[in-house]
Amino acid sequence: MKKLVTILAASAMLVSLAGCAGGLDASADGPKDPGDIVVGFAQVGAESGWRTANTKDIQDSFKEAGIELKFSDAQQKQENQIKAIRSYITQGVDVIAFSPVVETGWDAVLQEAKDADIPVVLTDRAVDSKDDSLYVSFLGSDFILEGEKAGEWLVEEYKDQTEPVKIIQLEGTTGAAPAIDRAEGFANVIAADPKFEVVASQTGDFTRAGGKQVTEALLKSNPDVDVIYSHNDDMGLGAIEAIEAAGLKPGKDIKIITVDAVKDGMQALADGKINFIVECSPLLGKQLIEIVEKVVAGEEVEKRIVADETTFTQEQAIEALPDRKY
Ligand code: GYE
Repeated sequence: MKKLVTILAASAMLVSLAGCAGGLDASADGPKDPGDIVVGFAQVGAESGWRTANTKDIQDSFKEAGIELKFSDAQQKQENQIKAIRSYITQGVDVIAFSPVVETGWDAVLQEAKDADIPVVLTDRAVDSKDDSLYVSFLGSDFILEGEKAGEWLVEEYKDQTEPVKIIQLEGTTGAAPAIDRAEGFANVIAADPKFEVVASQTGDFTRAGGKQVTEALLKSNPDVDVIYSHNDDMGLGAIEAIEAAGLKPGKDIKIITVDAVKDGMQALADGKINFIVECSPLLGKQLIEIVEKVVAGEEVEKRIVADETTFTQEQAIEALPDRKY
């Protein structure tokens, strides 16, 4: 009996040694099995319906692919994301993926990952690093294009009006790529006609509470506003609450444009409280896994992968809602 235990222990050791060797030099044993890959993902937080759907999609996709996912939620703080990335480096994960809360300030930690030979995939949001060898790929939407689509709807909607169109902009997290780019794309398009006037622009940090609070305050100083352009659905939903509390009709007295097209946003659009939504897909899990598998196998990956997206009017939202997954 004792002998059997010794033999079993010895062979278990051999197996684990073999596992170790495989981890150190994958090429000697051919490609890694999905079960041997470990990915560290540093998420922004849980600030919006979009983010919740994005987290769920990533977690579900990794589970389905049988790839181990270490997941952390930075509660919208860059320092927490940096800590999480450092801990993934220390743990020696195969790939690090993260959605940078703001664009600036990543060079040092990205360099640490590069020095440790751990490839980094930017998911959803960009960094402003000059050295693009600090990450292998950036998978996410074209936020400038999203802002332009919002602006184009507005230009068409008011094409027969000559009087000024007063706009309040609810900005996303200050310094975040989608906040910077959605403002830029929108501004580019509406600049063509001076009747469009952004009378106030403030951050609501991509949250419903933020959108409500900012709208409440801005409605007092701008009671004659025509349009609210919100960088995401959640802040737009907060704005709806503030508009109703002020005794006005969202979608009628004040028109609302948002970005994302999550279920709650689409419901408000179908109910006539939002007028137009530019889609931004949170379903990035499958594409992220494809990138991870290629990177681990030593294959080339595209530096920039852009999600395909559409827009929704109220009629289109009514049609799309029953099949909307998130
Ligand atoms: O639009 C917003 C979220 O980075 C694309 O972040 C994402 C944005 C999304 O909080 O709802």
